[in-house]
Amino acid sequence: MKPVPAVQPVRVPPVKVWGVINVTPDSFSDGGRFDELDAALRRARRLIADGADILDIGGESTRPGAQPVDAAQEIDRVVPLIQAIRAESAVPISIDTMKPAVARAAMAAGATIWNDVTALRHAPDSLATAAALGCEVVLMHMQGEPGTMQAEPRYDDVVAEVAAFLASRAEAAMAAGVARGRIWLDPGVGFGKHMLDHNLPLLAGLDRIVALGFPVLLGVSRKSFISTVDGGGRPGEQRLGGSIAAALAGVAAGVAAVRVHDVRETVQALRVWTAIAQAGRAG
Ligand code: HH2
Repeated sequence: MKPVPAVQPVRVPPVKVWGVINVTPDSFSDGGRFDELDAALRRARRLIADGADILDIGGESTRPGAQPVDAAQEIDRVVPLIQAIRAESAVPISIDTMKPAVARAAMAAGATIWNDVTALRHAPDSLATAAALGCEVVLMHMQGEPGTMQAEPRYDDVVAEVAAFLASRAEAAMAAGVARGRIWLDPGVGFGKHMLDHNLPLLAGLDRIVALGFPVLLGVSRKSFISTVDGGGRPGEQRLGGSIAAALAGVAAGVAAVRVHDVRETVQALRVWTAIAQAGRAG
């Protein structure tokens, strides 16, 4: 019998892990703001230690019913954190915003990636701003607007429609001057998609999004469809198993990165997944 080859420890998972940091404080008193910054900085340090490749920082919630935030407030939330992280780490930072002014301020503070859930459609100058900044951009699919997107989403063929939208936004970005190599695509799980009728077929058809030829970022971590599949009623912190299962389904389809809240557990899952894949190739 052939000896079983030893599995080498996998140091760098081929799939990048984006760790989520939301800075969306309820309190705007000075004390509240300082506490928020301090807590967010501690979270950033932990995510880096846990193996995050990129930190994705957001100052405005996109959940239906969330309070809209103006650009100045959003800048006030995210820029001090980006500066504080930059002062002690070279980890790449992504800014999760739909506002060009926030993206500009974040890049000036040291971010290098603009993660835009509106795929650079929110403002008339979004495309030109991304091109001028020369940053990487994440173009995400969403049907409708954040506040109302879950009201009545409709698709004939969700995978084909998401793929066509992403291809057209990538074209628009390149026409505006964004370099092809700086574009990421994201199917936007949970954004204007029915819990099971749209999110599950979209995840099952991710290989068709990957086939567009751009790196794909997948955000499934703690999303509501996981609780629905699991019988309902599970709060975000109780969706880790489903989050990892969905992330690995994405990895099997060829996504380049996953956006997650639970970095340590996801990195471990990816290492085991990769080690098994490598052992299979070695055998
Ligand atoms: N999901 C959320 C926010 N930003 N960006 C990308 N590219 N892809 C996603 O799937 C995505 C995203 C929503 O998740 P969460 O951070 O949990 O919620 P909130 O919007 O309240 O910050």
